[in-house]
Amino acid sequence: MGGASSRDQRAETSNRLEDESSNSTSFTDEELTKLQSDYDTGGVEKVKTVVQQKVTELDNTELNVAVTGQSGVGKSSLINAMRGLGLNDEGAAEVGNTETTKKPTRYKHPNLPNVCFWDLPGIGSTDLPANKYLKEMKFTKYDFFIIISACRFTENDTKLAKEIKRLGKNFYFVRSKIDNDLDSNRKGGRQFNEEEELEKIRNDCVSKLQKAGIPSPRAFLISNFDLNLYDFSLLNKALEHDLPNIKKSIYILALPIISLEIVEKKRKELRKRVWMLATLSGGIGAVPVPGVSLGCDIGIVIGGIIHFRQCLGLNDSSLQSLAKRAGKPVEDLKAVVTTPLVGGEITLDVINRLAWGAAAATISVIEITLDIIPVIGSIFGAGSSFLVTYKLLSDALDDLTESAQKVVTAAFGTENDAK
Ligand SMILES: Nc1nc2c(ncn2[C@@H]2O[C@H](COP(=O)(O)OP(=O)(O)OP(=O)(O)O)[C@@H](O)[C@H]2O)c(=O)[nH]1
Ligand SMILES: [Mg+2]
Repeated sequence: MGGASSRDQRAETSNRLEDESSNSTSFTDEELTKLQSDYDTGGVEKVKTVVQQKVTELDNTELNVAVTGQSGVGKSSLINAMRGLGLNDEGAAEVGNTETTKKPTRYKHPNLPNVCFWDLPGIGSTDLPANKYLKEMKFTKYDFFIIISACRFTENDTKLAKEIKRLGKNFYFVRSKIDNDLDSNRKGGRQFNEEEELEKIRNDCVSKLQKAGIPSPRAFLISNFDLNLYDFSLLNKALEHDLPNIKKSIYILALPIISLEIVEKKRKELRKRVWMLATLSGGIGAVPVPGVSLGCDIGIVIGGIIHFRQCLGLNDSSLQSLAKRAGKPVEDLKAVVTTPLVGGEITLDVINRLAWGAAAATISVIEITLDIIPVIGSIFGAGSSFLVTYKLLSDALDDLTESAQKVVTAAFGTENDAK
């Protein structure tokens, strides 16, 4: 773990400044204005109530993703890959299973229990028309649909897409097994340009979907064996654009840790929680942290750190799954972790190792946030526990992010960095 001075340097990099000014909070502008007036009329306690509601909303909102497509196209494989699971991991969907169930099957995210992937039998295997199929599959509960095909999108797929749209939901066409397409090109000994070949497959999917009457279709090319390649990152961008605020945050936090790009998205998302938890800390029930002369609510700090660790895939089972998917011994990944916040319980002792930096916290970290969220200035003025919690959680998030970056690099090498 870096010392307090290296952390402070990190905290003050222009990178951070740029970042904070471009990212907002989990609140809309209107909600922030309301928060300010809540403070003016009801003080910190009123603000705390609103912030607590937001944190509860973030923790309890469900995200339900429906994955459908004909038998054998890779539904189970995609559901596993999106949850960061390998074939033999606990909770993994069975792959290559020829027995098709006629009912939606639920697969929970290993670290975020409110995120569920639903494996829906392909419409063709049910003999139902699109509208009846969706009713049967309880379409209202899904936030969006992924329709997978391993070669051509069928008439059933396009009918389904139109019906999904008519019912006011979004769908995304995924063309899986792209690695197979490229391999067969290679095997033929033909000289080919990979990018051009991919563009050809993309255009082919799009023109067929257009012909079938889907307005402005997009097709995302994916290999379930390696989501870092091809269009998984574009699919995420499309989803982040389309999903409403809270669901978008949850989607990002549920992404598998496979690239530095994803680690960075998660860091930005988790930073939004730091000031909220700091606001909730302090006041009645604040427990002084030994070694720190200021009080803060240690339960909030520990809970926050555990949440960061889970979302960044640094808990033990996530590291095991990642190692298996990357084909590396888990010890190799654990060896690059530099923070005591990984690999054991988060105790007072562990917090204390972070805490001496927090005691000496300078105003500078807070000033950065003040520009973005004016109400924070008032809360900060109201008590030092805000400052201690803010600094402890900021430092913890920096340390955990740094370790997650190292773990991803150790797992997949640096070739993914540019993606
Ligand atoms: N090359 C390659 N093979 C894949 C990919 N995705 C899945 N497969 C393979 O395709 C086969 C079927 O994958 P599944 O994930 O079980 O497909 P499914 O759609 O769940 O199949 P059903 O449950 O029978 O409907 C398995 O042998 C997978 O290993 C991929 O992206 N590339
Ligand atoms: Mg399956």
